[in-house]
Amino acid sequence: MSETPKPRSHGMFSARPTAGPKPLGTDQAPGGAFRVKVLTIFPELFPGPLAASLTGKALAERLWTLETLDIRRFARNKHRTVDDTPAGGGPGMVMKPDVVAAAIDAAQADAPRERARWPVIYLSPRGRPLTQARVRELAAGEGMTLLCGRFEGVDERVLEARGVEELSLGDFVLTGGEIPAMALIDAVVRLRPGVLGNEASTEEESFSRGLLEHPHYTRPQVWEGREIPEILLSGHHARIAEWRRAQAEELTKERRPDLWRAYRATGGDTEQSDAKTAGRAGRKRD
Ligand code: 4HQ
Repeated sequence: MSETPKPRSHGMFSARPTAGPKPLGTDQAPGGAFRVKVLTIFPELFPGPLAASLTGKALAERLWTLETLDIRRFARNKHRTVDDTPAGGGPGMVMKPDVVAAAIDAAQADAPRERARWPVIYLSPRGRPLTQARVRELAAGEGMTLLCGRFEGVDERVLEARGVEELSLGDFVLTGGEIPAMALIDAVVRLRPGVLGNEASTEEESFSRGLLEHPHYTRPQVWEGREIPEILLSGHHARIAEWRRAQAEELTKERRPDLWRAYRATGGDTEQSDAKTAGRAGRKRD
């Protein structure tokens, strides 16, 4: 009953197909793969959608690696209890600090000491909102450990004791942290070298410049009586770029006054939420 819980590797090629107790430092994927560890009571949900399309191909190519640790296996009693009733009363259940801490410690045993290059992240609506700026920082690191909560969440003390960063995907409530974890992994992995076909496409996304994206069109030229805006068929690349910028600005002003204020405050045409690049020459605006 005190066996070392076994992590599961995902992807077509595993360095350790038999997944025995993990020898330290011998499981590095070649050539700087980004390593993701997921702590969850539902490891069977992974890789899930991450096995498809670009992230799936990159996983098969070992551009990134995924290891799930089943939190339940770190429970010490025979029923593998991971939760308990909330102190002070109230509805629901809370994940036990001792069990969650054991899972985090196991995950971090072979991770770099430098937390900035391999943070432990808890997905929660109480977290700081996830931004593309934070996604870029994570993608520049070596890996990340993601804690997926269920029930009412985890005991606050384990978050404090293990220096866990809380990130939120938005102001809504899900049943668990697994779907937010998958979303975060997708956002980070797509920024790793070799994952997207066209490297330029990550830079050209207008959201990276702090604006919502301009509208996109493709053939047919007329669909259900609706035409593609004439400028896009003109071949005037400078005027097309100007039109797209104007569209992006209009849309941002209308839907996201918060982003619009930030864009204007930093002079426009700057990396979103990136103070270092703020203050560059602006351009005409109303
Ligand atoms: N949950 N952004 C509650 C979320 C969430 C979100 C995850 C539900 C954590 C305990 N996570 N569990 N929104 O709603 O990240």
